[in-house]
Amino acid sequence: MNDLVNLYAPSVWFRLGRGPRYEQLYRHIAGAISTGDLSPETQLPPERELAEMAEVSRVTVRKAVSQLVDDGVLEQRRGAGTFVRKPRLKLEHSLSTLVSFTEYMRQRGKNPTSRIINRGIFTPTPDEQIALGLSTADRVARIERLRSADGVAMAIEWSSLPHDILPDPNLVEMSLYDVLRAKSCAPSRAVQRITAINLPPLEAKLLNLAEGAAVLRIDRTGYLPTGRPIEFTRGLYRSDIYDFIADLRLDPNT
Ligand code: 16G
Repeated sequence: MNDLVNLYAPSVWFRLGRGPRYEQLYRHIAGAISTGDLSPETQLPPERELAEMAEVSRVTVRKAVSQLVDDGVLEQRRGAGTFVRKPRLKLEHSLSTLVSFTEYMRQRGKNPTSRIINRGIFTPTPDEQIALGLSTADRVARIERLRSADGVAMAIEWSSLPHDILPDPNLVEMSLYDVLRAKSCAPSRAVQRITAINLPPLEAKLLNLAEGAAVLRIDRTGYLPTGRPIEFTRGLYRSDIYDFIADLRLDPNT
């Protein structure tokens, strides 16, 4: 109990002139979590007790705690209280192998799921025309999906394929590449362009992240062995979970 009082005592976390109380308390708790003083699964004292120990109002405690919940470092469990979340392990995604989301997650012992947000047959946009070598006279199958692993939203993907390659986007249940493989037209090579962007509001909601949070945007164009481009996927991937690893080798000719 003494430890708890010490951790939250105002003399430990409050300095005049260093900003509002809730902000200082927020920074203090965030710091204690990052140094391990508050370890994963530790339960925070109830709001009223915490307010007493920290000598602040319950509103101040609530503001600091709700910000830490939004940051994903604290978790409120209904009827049980507020706990320090287990840190998420980063997933390392190799840039040199061509795997699907479903395979990648399964390889890591995770259970992938896919929620369709939109799909249909459309006239290709200028970006799709360039990536897939199509004209406005052609049609594309488009699928927008929210991809999760173990119930956690990981990515949003917008995939476009020429209509003759995917005549019916409704066939895609879980894995797009499984559907393509069944028709022997899965990509055998892909080119990816990676950019860092800040999440727009709608996508932030889908990924359960704060608006403006940094994510990785990856545009993948996938090719058949003949060289024909058959997949153009734009994906937004959580940068706090994904690490893209590139395996670089010395060019033997230099
Ligand atoms: C990966 C690919 C994406 C592809 C999807 C197919 C990256 C950056 N992107 O997420 O282009 O459409 O896998 O996954 O790796 P699926 O077969 O599970 O639908």
